[in-house]
Amino acid sequence: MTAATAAVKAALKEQSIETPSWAYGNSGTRFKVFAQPGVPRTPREKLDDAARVHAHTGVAPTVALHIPWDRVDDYAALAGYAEGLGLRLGTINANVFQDDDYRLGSVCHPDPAVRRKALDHLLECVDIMEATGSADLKLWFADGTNYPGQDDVRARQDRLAEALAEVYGRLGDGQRVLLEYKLFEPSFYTTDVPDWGTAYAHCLRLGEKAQVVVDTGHHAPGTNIEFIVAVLLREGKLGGFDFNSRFYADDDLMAGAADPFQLFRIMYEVVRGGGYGPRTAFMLDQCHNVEPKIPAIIRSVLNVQEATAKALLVDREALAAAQRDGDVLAANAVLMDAYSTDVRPLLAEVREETGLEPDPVAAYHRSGWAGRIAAERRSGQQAGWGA
Ligand code: LRH
Ligand code: MN
Ligand code: MN
Repeated sequence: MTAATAAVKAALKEQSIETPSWAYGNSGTRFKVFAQPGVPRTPREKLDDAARVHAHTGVAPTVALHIPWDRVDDYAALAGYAEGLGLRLGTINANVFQDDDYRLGSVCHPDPAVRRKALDHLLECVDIMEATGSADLKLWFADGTNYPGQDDVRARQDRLAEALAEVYGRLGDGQRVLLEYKLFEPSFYTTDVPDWGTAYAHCLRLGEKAQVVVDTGHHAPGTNIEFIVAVLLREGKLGGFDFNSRFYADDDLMAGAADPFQLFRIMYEVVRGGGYGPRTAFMLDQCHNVEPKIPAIIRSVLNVQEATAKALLVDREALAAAQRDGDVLAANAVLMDAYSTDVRPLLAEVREETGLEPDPVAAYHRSGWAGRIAAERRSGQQAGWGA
């Protein structure tokens, strides 16, 4: 084994990909939610499933919560339960989009009483972080307008800034607020945080503990996401990712399914820009509407892992030399060589060296977990969006 391969393997063993609690529950489109057998009914059962993903992949030790979807009486006890499974609770995702009061927005709403209610929820999420030991609060706002003239676009920015400042003021040492942008949906004319520039501007004003989250499904088609990643990293403002893939809009399909090359290009900029490490939150944010959920999450983790392995394999010296020489084709060939490498044998070795089965999907199917949860989780209400 060369020194370069050993370094790549060591880096891969350090990887940490956070899975979202909501991916284990039922989900669908606005047309239909297809319930699946064995889907968790409680946050604890979601953690049980997440533990299977970590047991087979070895790189998914944390789980993101969404409040109130994962509301419990005792968050410290939930954190203890996670710990017993070899997991930790990760990012706390606030939810200020599923209440009748939020028809015209949450923290940007024209009515101060609604803004206060939304803000109180965000502050409650900071309290939850204390109990769970989570470092990051992720904020995504569905706020926006549908029609020109509906509200004062600038005033809405002021209201947003005010709310963010109050949340920021509550953060403790080692805690961050991660601001997520999204081009459109559910609002169709203006969105209050539509792009990385708006998110960046707010985070810059807030200070060091505020960073931007890049959800890979939240851009206009054709957007060069890796460029955004490079710029944010350069400015010290890349907080993390919500990985998923898309063909059209915010499809929330498995990461790396629609465009594995894009995922590689993103991970290359992460590695190149010094963003490969614990300060960048590598999260999945996806829904498995028609495919079995746990193997789909395992597959997504593997896709991120494969893109990372390829990014780590880029011969950076050869690339820099070709770039210095202005040799466009040679430079491109260096990147494509890494992308074209079949990294599956390397990853199988990494797993075997850490005591895991080489093929996590096959190992999951052999484990009998799917049959067990389908038999055991029969009564009660399955978890899903809004539950
Ligand atoms: C919004 C979003 C955001 C939410 C999640 C459920 O589209 O990406 O991250 O919290 O979906
Ligand atoms: Mn997201
Ligand atoms: Mn989304």
